Amino acid sequence: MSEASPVVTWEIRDRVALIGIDHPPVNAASQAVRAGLLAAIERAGGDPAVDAVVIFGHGRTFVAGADIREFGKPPASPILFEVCLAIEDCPKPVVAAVHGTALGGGCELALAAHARVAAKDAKFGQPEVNLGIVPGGGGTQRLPRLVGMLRAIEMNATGKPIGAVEAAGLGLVDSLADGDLVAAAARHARGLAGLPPRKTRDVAIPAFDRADAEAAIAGVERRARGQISPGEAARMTLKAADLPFMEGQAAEREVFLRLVASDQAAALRHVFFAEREVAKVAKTEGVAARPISRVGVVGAGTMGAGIAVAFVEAGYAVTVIETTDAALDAGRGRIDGTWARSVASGRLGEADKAARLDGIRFSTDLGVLADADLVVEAVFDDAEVKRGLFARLSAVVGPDCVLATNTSYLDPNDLATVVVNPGRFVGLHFFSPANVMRLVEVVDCAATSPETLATALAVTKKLRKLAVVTGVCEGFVGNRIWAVFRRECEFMLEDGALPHEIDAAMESFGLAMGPFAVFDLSGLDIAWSLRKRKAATRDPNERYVAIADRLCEMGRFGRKTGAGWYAYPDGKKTVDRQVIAIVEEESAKKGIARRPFSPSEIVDRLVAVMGREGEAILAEGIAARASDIDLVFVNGYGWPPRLGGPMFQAALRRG
Ligand code: T1G
Repeated sequence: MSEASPVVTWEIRDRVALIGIDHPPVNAASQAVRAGLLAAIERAGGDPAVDAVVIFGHGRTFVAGADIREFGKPPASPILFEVCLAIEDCPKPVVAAVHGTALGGGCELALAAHARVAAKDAKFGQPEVNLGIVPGGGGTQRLPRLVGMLRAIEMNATGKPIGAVEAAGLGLVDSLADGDLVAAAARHARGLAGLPPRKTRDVAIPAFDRADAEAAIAGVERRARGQISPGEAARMTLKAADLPFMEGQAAEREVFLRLVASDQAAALRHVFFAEREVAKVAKTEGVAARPISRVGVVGAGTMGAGIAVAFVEAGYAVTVIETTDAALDAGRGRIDGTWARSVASGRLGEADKAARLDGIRFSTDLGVLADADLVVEAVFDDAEVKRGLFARLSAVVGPDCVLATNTSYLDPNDLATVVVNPGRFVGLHFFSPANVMRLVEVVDCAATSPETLATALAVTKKLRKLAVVTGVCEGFVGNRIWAVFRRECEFMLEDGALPHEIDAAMESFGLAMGPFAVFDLSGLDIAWSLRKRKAATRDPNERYVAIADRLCEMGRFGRKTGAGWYAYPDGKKTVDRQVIAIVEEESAKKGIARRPFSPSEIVDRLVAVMGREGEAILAEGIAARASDIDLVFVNGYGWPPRLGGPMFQAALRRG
């Protein structure tokens, strides 16, 4: 085998040119890969010793897409669509041998080949929309020619990959290989030698009902919730039926270039790489996690029940502890109810639900946790209660059992003072509902050992959740920033804005729900009890807004009491004149001349305070990266990935 380029290998075996892409870890189609591939294809086309060609990927996968790290930089020749055309125009049959994932540009390279041979567990997909763009290598124009229009619209607009077996059924894969994939592809290629190559671009799109296609596109745009790329990808796919291929490809390129330069695409790339960076934690480099299989969850309230469900669904043996039989029954009921809803929606079978519930050990005896490898507490968020529990747990569990607190606001370093061998103590701050929300703030306490931190990260990964490591401060990362966000919302109320105006501004910015609607959903009483707890030590010179206190004093705790920042007649969120009157009274009490706020000023002001608090968090070492902070808000506070997160947005505004 010779090196056609540093990242593309060349070998001729029985008159078949084997062109291998060798750019670990995922064979991303970087400029060097594209140049090497183009050179190898042109060489094969002119080499009299070559009758046919196979393109394959070295390592664990075919090509997982264009090199995302090149985006945002000037395009570098050859452009992927040019390489695809060269493959398609090769005078000798070119077969793509696909294993692992042929995604994005990888799928497009395979589409441009004259045939595709795949390993049975290979996947094909066009996930570009998840990066805020559309396929840029001809994927919107070739895919419908092989899988049909409706399926192509769905694949290009959702980014969801399909397996090789399904792809074979659709006509995207010509044959499935057992054993040596490259050898199978070479055999297939030999079988095509001497025949005129079947250019995908010349394949007619199978007949389809245009009304169905338009309806599919309307559905895509309805579900896109403000993200531009899905609708654009769907519409560009349909254009394959209206335009000659080269015109369609030119139109696709134009849409790709416009979207790749968009803020949404930059935000989505930011989140893509952020999710890979966040797992790189200096303190745990080279540190092995402890094996965990038996998990105790103490406290079966809303959080504890959700945590128990998450651990059971990840395959752990779970023991749930409560203080009384009644509380235990209530906790069992919450867990049962969670799975009952899954059964009702068809996501879970009755038998599986029963098996899961039967598999949980319920007890009021802390002693049964003697064999636990990890215990997570989710009891009432009171320091005395938690300290007492951890003292008792220290006497019950084994010396190496990891002890984790789910506290939101207490100081875990204070809780650790009662733990025997505090190196095994860590924070696992789940977000409600714990079995649904992806985010877990893994709190690296002063005493937490590297092994315990590594164990917490491994457990969080097995729970299929996103771990963000934080240091210790009040509210850690998310709630600390959320507190200043909430305070700034209330400052703006006193200065002239109204709750529904702030909500409308943040919802048109892209949040699924405005802050005051969220406060009503989560309950005003929780923050109120925190404020009352801190009242004695509050700085009298610090601006304090009493509007929320007045609502709480009226018993307006939000949805659960039928009124909060909004009224909820028959459950429908309604602007309440009584609240507006209170807001205006509070402004008057402070002699504030109320003024109007534009939506952009509301958004800019809130993004700015979040960014400033995030910078303070970074300066204090509470979070390792600005992108970690963004992931907290994307995965725990309803920020859509297409916004990138508060730090990304603050940086965008700084320019
Ligand atoms: N470009 C650059 N780096 C990439 C990459 C890519 N496309 N995909 C992965 N990486 C890096 C990643 O950052 C990480 O780096 C390492 O590879 C392992 O990734 C023209 C324009 C393929 C399913 O969207 O979905 O083609 O942290 O941890 O869990 O139309 O990576 O080790 O330094 O995710 O095994 C379309 C994106 C691009 C696929 C493997 N393709 N990648 O998952 O490993 S746009 C995608 C993935 C495009 C064309 C358009 C996953 C994976 P590091 P990983 P994994």
